[in-house]
Amino acid sequence: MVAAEKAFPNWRDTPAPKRAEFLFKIRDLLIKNKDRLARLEVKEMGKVYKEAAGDVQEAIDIFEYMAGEGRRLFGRTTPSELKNKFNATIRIPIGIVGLITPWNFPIAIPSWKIAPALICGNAIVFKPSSDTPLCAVELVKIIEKAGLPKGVLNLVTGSGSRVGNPIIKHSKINGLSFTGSRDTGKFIRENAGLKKVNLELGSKNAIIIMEDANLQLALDGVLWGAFGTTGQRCTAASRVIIHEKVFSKFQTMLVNKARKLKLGNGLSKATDIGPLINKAALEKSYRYVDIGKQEGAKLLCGGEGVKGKGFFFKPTIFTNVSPSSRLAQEEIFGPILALIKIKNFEEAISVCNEVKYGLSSAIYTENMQYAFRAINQLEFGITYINSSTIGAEVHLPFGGTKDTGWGKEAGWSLDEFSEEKAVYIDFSGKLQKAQGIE
Ligand code: UN1
Repeated sequence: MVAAEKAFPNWRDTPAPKRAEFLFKIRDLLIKNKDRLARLEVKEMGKVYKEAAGDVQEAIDIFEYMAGEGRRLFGRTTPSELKNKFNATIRIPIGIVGLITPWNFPIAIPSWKIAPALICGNAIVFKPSSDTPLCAVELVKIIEKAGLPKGVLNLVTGSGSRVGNPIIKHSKINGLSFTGSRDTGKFIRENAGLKKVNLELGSKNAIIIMEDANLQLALDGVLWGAFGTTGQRCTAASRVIIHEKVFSKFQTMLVNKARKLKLGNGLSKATDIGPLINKAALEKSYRYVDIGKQEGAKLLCGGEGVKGKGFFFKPTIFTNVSPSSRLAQEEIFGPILALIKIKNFEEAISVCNEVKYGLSSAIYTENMQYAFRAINQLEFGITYINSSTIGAEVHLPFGGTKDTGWGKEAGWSLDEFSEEKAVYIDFSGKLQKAQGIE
């Protein structure tokens, strides 16, 4: 804290294009270290190498994008209601911001927050997940190597209760950006006082497959969305809402493929799916299999771990899932998929929307009317047409509706990390009163 406080004024006063030079350097160093970081990530949290490399790429992209903001960071001008008066806005930093990040994208998500926080001129206290401290240390080392002035970025590792709590409650921290569980998000809102808070919480994402969909395309999208990153993305698809005319055909295609996915070491090219992050996650997956069975859903494949082999859990598919059941309502964060049958487009949309979350959604259809109606009617921060629910690009808004949280991450997060301040310049040489006062 003391280091951040000391460093802030100087960083704030550094012109944004100069701040950007550090971001460009960080980008270059990330490119140089991409393979090393991706390997570390596989070892530390288990995702497969090509996805880990994708994670590092997202970090490269956001540093590049935000470095470009150094020469934009636009304010606005607008006419005054009075003569000889000039009105404009500029962006000023919030001050010291606390960044609390998860383990599932241990390089990308911290970067989504650090890059915009830096370009806006904030000082940072960064607490990564206690499941992935090594990735955080390596990322911060790279940022240090780029020459960022001391104290501008401060890494604090440790648990939520010992490190997260004091950050959330600290009176000198003016802004918080958190990605993680809904419960922690709620805790933050209740304990952060009047800080500016950006929350990216859970979701219960769905892929809709209409009767006219290209089923082969949809199959690839469902496998990728449901089982990529072992289902541990907040954008992961955990419901597939399928038109009754193609339901049984698609179900057979899906189960055949899911059974063939290979679990294993993420550094091996043959591996499709790595392990879950930890024991608690494994137990949670088992728990939801029990819940699904108790609720009367039918288990088609998976439903168990791999004996004697760490935290692996087989790709799991339930059918005959009721849209209101816990299996179809609650975020699991594991490779467990619920298939739901619907009769028409209207039902598809209402089933898709009837969850408390709203991050990512997708529809497979060749019908332009379905596609455009879905774009308007799906209550999610992201909608994909004929593509899966995962794989956002950093320069689009990332964030959701309802309990998914508040604000936007990545490329659209300048508003989260700055205040747009109003500036009035009166050059009339006399006291002029706005609001019609003579
Ligand atoms: C997350 O899982 O918390 O678009 C966010 C995607 C990823 C999501 C990361 N970039 O699927």
